[in-house]
Amino acid sequence: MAMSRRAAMALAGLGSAATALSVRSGGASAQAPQPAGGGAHDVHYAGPVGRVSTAAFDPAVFTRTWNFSDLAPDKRPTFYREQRRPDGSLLREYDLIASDREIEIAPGMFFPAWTYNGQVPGPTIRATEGDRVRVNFLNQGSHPHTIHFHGWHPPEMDGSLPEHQVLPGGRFVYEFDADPAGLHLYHCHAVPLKRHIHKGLYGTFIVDPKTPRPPAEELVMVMNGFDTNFDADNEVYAVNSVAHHFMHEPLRVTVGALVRIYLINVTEFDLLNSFHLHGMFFEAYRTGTATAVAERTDTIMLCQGERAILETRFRYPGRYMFHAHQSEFAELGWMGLFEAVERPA
Ligand SMILES: [Cu+2]
Repeated sequence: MAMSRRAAMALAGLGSAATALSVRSGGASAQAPQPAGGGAHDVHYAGPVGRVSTAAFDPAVFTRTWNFSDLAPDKRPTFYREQRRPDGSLLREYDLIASDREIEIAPGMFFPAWTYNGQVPGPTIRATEGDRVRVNFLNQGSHPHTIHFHGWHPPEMDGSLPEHQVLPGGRFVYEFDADPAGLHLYHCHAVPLKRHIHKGLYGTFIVDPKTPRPPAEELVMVMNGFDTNFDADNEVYAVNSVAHHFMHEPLRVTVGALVRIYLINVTEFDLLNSFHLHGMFFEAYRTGTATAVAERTDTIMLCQGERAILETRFRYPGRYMFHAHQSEFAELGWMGLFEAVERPA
């Protein structure tokens, strides 16, 4: 039986009180109970009841992790190794493993994901322009997969054609120079593409310029969505996979500090996604490849696969909402808070 995604979310305990009411009042006999006082409008709570466990994946830790920097020093070399080359650049070597795994995207709502290294989004890969990137890929999933990187590389490293598919149990080594500087992504390119990407096989690929960007508080944000009933329409939206996570756990930033957001849109099934920040403006560098400011705005719209580097400074301490400016996406999970705090004296 077909069920609208709003109804599905309301039943799952997500969505606003208003949504739940509208579902009830849509029944054959039900009339939504009127609040005392003749229809006074209660304050609606928009968001899930309960919390998603962060034991397996913590969206906040993800924002500040690249090259497996969240792992203990003795565990990190299992997945990431670096080696200085004669020209001073680095060979950065990664181990990425595709596997099937259920992930929790809203309280009690599990999604049968296909993952890189058990997480969605996959681990963030970060190199400096001119470094060599080597990715040892092992497919432990139940379907053929690949890794298709954005950026300059030879065609045989593209992970997109039928002959590039890595069958379950198979391996492939992707190797290329990190080029150009900017904010890129990687994702599976097996067919059907919309299913392989949507299931969770995507990640962030940052290439820093040789002359580094100014020091900043940096955050990786991947805008994604989840089609939980496989009707080619998303029921849950988020930044970094967990609906409303940053409403409960605001992202801490320092008042006055340069804040840099690496923003990627991988949302499937919707043409566009967007990022809107309350109470302030930011500078947007689309794809991060140019240093000239392209836009000074408070809302940026990205197509699937598009990305932008955003820079700003919080003027005042306190909480600032950020969300998709598609209100529906926001209510279905894609909203959060920054908490700007004064630098300790
Ligand atoms: Cu795939």
